[in-house]
Amino acid sequence: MEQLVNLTTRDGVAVITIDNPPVNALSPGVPEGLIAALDAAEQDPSARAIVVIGGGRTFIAGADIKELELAASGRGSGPPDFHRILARIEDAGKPVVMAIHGTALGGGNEVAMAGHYRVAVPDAQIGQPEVNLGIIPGAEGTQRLPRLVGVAAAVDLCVSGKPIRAPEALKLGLIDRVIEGDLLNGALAFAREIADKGGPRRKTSELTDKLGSEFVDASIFAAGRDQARKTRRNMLAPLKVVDAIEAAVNLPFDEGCRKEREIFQECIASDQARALIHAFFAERAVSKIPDISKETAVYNIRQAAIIGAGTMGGGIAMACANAGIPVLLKEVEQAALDRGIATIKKNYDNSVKKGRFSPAVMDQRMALIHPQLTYEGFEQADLIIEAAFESMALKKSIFAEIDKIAKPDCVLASNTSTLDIDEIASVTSRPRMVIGLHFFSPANVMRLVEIVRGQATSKEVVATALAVSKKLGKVGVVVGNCRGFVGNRMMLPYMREAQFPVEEGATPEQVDRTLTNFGMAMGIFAVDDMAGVDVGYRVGQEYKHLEKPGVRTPRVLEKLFHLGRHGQKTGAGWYRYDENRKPVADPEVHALIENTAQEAGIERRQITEDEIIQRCLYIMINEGAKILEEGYALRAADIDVIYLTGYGFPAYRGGPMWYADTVGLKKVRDRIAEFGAQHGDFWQAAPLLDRLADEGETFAAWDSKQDRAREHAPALV
Ligand code: 3H9
Repeated sequence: MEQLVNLTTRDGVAVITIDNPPVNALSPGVPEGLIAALDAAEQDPSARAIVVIGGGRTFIAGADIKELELAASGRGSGPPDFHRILARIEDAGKPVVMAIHGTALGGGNEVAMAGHYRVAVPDAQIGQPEVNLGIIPGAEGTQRLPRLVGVAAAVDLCVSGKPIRAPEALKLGLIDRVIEGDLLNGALAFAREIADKGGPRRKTSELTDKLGSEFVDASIFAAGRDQARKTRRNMLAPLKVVDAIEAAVNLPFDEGCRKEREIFQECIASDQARALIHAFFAERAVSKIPDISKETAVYNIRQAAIIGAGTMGGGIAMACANAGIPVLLKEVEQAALDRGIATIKKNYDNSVKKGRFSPAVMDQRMALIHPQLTYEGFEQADLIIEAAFESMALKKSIFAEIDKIAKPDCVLASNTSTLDIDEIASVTSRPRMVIGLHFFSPANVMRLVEIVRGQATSKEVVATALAVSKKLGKVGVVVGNCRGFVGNRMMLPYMREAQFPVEEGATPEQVDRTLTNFGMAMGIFAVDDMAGVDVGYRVGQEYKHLEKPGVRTPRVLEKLFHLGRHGQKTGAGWYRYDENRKPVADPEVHALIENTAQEAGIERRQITEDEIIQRCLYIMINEGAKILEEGYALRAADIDVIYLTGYGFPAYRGGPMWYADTVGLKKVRDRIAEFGAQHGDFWQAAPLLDRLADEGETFAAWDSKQDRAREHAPALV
C-alpha cells in the first residue's frame, strides 16, 4: 500500500503521491492507500494543506479497467465503493488540492472533483471517457461535474467522452488554475495561498449555482440525447449518462449518487460494455508480438519519403506531417503532383474552416510536405513508403530503383492492399528491410495500418513499423503475407455473399439498411459504390480461379460493370447518386436484379434481416477463423481491431470474432452448415470454428490459450 501511495511533507503542505504505473489507475490498494495517507496528513500538525499528485507520466487515468472487465463478465466484485472514498476526501479538515498532469480521466477526474481545488499543467487532459467503455461515470462524476461546469458542458463532456485541455477546463470552472512550469511547486504555492486565506472548505457536492432547474435544463437534456443518438448510434451508455446528469438536477446529491449507481450497474452488465472493454484491451494487445520486446531496437524515423501523390500517398503524407515528420512526396508528372498537393491543401483548409486547428498550424504542416518529381533527398530518408498503382510489375520496378538509392538502414514499405510483399522484397538486395504498411483511405483519418510482415522482414523493422504507427496516431496490427492480408481477405467473401440475398428477393437498400441497423458504418453496396463497382468486378475476376465448378457466382455486379455503372464516380452503381453524392434507390437496378434472377431461374422470396446478417457476417467470420488457423493473424482480437479501426464495424459489438463469440460458435457453425446445404460448397465451416464449436469454446478463450502457449514457445507470425 505504501508503495502505491506515498506521503511526504513540503514546507507545511502534505504531498500525497499516487504511484501505480503505468497510468496510476485506481487499482486495489490505491483507494485504501489514499485514505490512509489522508488520515496521516490530517493528523500531521505541521501540514496546513494537502496536495494530491500523480507519480510518473500522469495523474490518475481512471478506475482499473481490468476490475471493470471482471465486473462486466460477472466475475469479481467490481470497483470499490467510491462513495466512501470520495466523501472522505471531500470531508477532509484541511484543504485538498489536486495537481493534474498527463490525464485525469474517468475515476481520475472523479477523484479530482472530490478535492476542494484543482490545478493543472497546460497540456493536461481531463475528461469522462466512460461511454467509450459502454458505461457511465460511476464514482459520482455525473453528480459533481455539472455542479462545477454547468449542465450543458457536463452533458457534452460525458456524451462525447472527449477530454479537454487545462485552459478550457479553467474556463469551464473544472479547475482553478493553470500552472506554467513545475506542477508540484505551483500546486504547493496554491495550497499555501488557500491555507493562508482560511475559511470553510469548498465542497463540490454542495455547489448548486450552476445546476439550473428541471425546467430550464429540459432542452439541454433533449439536445444531449439527440447528440447521443446521432454520434453514438445504437449505444446505451451515452443516453443513460444524460439520465444520470438529469438526476443531479432533480435530486439531492446523495440520491443523485444512488441513481447514478443504479444506471452504472445496468450499463456494466450490458453486452455493449463487455464488447467495448474487450476492444480497449484488444487495441493495446495488438502491439504485443511474441518475438519482439521493448528491448528490440527501433530505427529512428526523422525523414520520410513517399512515392505517389494520389489519394493514398497524399493521405499518408498528411499523416506524417500531422505527426511532425518531414516528408518528401514524389510523383512522375507535374500535373499529378499538383493535383495531389491541391487535395492536401483543400483537406487542411477544411480542417481550418471547421476550427480543428489554426491557419498557422496548417502552414507548418504544409511546410513539412515537399513535393517533387525526382528521387532527390531519398538517400537521406529513414522510411520510404511506396503508394503507387496496385500493379506488381510497377511496384517491383519502384523497389528495384529505391534499393539503389536508399541508405542501408532505411525501412522500405509498400502500401499494397493485396500484393505479395515477399515478391516485392525479392527485387531488393535487402528483403529484411522491406515491410507492408497498408493504410486505409482516407489515410490521414483512418486509424488502421495493417503491418505486413514478410518472410525476411527483420524484427527491428516490424518494431519500427509499430512505433511509426503509434507516432502517426494509428493502430498498427501485424499480419501475415496472404492474399488481401486480413481485412480485405475477409471483406471479399462478405461482398460476394451480400449479393445473393439480393438475387433471391432483397433489395440493395434492404441489405444496406439491415447492416447499418446492425451498426456497420456503411452498407456493403454503398461501400461497393464508393470503392468502385469496376474495382469490385476486377477483384472478383482475379479470384475466379479459386472457385470450384458448380459454385455459385454473383451475376448483378458484372452487369452493372458492363453498363458503365461504376459507382459514385459515374453517378450510378448499385444506387443512383445526386449532385451531393447522396445514394438513392434506383428502379433500373431493381429491374436488372429481377430480370437476372428470372434468367437464372431463382424464385424470389421474402428475406429476413436475420438471414441477411447471418449470411453477410458468418461468411466473414468463417474466413477469419481460417486466417487464424493459418497463422496470418496472431489473435482473434487482432482481427477485431482491424475491423473496428479500418472497416467501420460497430465497436459496441466488439469486432466480428467477438460478435461470433456472443452469438455462440456452435450456433454460427450450425447455421453455416445449413447455408452449405442450401447454397453449396462455398459455405463450409473452417476447421478451427468447427473444433471450437464442438468444444463449446470461444475465440477469446482460444486467444488466451495461444498467448499462454506463445509465452513458453515464442514463434513468428
Ligand atoms: C472509469 O474510470 C469508471 C469510473 O467512472 C468509476 C466506476 C466505478 N485501467 O493506452 P496505453 C493500461 S473507467 C487499467 O497504451 P497511452 C493499458 O491497458 C476508466 N489499465 O498508453 C496499457 O497496458 P499494457 C476511465 C489501464 O500512453 C497501459 O496502461 N479511463 C488503464 O497511449 C498503457 O496504456 C479511461 O478510459 C486503466 N484505466 O495512453 C482511460 N488505462 O501496457 C483509459 C490504461 O499492459 N486509458 N491502462 O498494454 C487511456 O485512455 C490511455 O491508456 C491513456 C494513456 C490516455 C491514459
